[in-house]
Amino acid sequence: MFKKILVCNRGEIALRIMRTCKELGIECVAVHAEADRHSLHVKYADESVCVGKTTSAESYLKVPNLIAAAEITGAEAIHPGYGFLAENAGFAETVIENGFVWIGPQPDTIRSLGDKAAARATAATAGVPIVPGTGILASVEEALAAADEIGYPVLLKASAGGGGKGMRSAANGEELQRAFTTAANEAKSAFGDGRLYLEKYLARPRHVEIQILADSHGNVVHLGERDCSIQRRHQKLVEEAPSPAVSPALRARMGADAVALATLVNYRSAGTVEYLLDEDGSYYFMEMNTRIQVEHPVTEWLTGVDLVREQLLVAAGEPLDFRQEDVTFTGCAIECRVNAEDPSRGFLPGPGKVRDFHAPGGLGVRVDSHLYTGYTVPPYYDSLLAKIIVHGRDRTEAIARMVRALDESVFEGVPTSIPFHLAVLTHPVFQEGQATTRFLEEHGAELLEAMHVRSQTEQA
Ligand code: MV4
Repeated sequence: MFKKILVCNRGEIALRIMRTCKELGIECVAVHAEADRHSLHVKYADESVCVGKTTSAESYLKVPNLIAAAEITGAEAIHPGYGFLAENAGFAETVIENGFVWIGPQPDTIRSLGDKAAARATAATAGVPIVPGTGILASVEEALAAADEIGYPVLLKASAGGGGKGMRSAANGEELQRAFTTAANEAKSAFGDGRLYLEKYLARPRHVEIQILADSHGNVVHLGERDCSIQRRHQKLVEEAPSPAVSPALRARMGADAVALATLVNYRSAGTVEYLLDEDGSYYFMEMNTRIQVEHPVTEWLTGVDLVREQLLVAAGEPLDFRQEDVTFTGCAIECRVNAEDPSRGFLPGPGKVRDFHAPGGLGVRVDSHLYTGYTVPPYYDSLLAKIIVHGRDRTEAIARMVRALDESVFEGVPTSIPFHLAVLTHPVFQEGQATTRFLEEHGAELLEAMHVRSQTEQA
């Protein structure tokens, strides 16, 4: 096992990685921007290196500075966390060329799955269902012909995109004609790659993703699904496991397909296969994420597997020490991402000083957060304040526990998304397990009203 690693990230995920390192006797080096000098991940680490000024571009994304930090501290391996350079194949390559171990999949794997049209073709080769659609479109005429074949509505997607960037739907040929140009231009300017493909547009899918783990000895297992249907502008807000829409038989099929895809691409490390789950129970490959994800704790709680520990072990060349039949799922877990945003003002970010912080606790509550009383949330990075994760014997207990945990949380001085979370958790559609990716569009007004009523009641 490694003696010392460099953690190329900040906030709660840097802490999360270092916690497992501490348990494994691995020393940790933190990197930080000048703006993060007083951050908890810097205090928690054994050593730290300042890698630049304030913005991400001049600090957490500065590859030469990160490599230099690993060199001067004698770190053997680099963990990228999520975001920043986590899915940057070029960075992974540079890490390896400089003699360090990359805690993640091989650069070629990251690159091939990063091309969404190629990933779709790979999924099909692995026997994973894909949405009816096309490969890269050479012209708008080709798009129109394909849409006539598939039937409207259709969705244009940027092959270099993912996570919803550069998507355009079209209900007819006229709309498709216009969408093709705007989507291509948007993709070209955002990713330097205007290539598009097209899919049948599913009306009300759920977002269900399968966690996988793979080692360098050909072992691949899945750890079940997470339902991440509650999103706003492609930012997940609530995640849960198991999905209310997934039966044991469906889980086994989705899991086996995720394993087949990971096996085909010779995957190593933790990864996530994202699916769209249609109302009729059909599921389709969407994309594969080659990083540890924000919502990984819900899977950890159901399975008892420390996903960061497994990432470290397989990166060090160890074989997985359990098999698919050893993986069991206990109870129900829910995560709420508490952001420094005001949901009653269109989720307007509100960085600033946290005058008082009190994390919820008690049975079945986990809080992953880098906050402390007196900490100032900088405006330069994402607005995640804390992940509150609860576990219950069943979904009803988990929901009640989350409401209780949110109610006892204190984040004085900054706005939070907690009123929104409470409105979601108490909404009948969510409680019945019926929420799809359209939940906010369909019920946003009711959620705003519920938030308003609750704030009035609290003031009275
Ligand atoms: C879709 C879709 C409907 N039909 N593809 C959004 C993120 C990107 N990974 C793909 N996305 C979608 N692809 C087809 N053929 C609907 C979405 C989508 C979505 C997916 C997951 C979670 C939230 C979403 C919100 C809007 C649209």
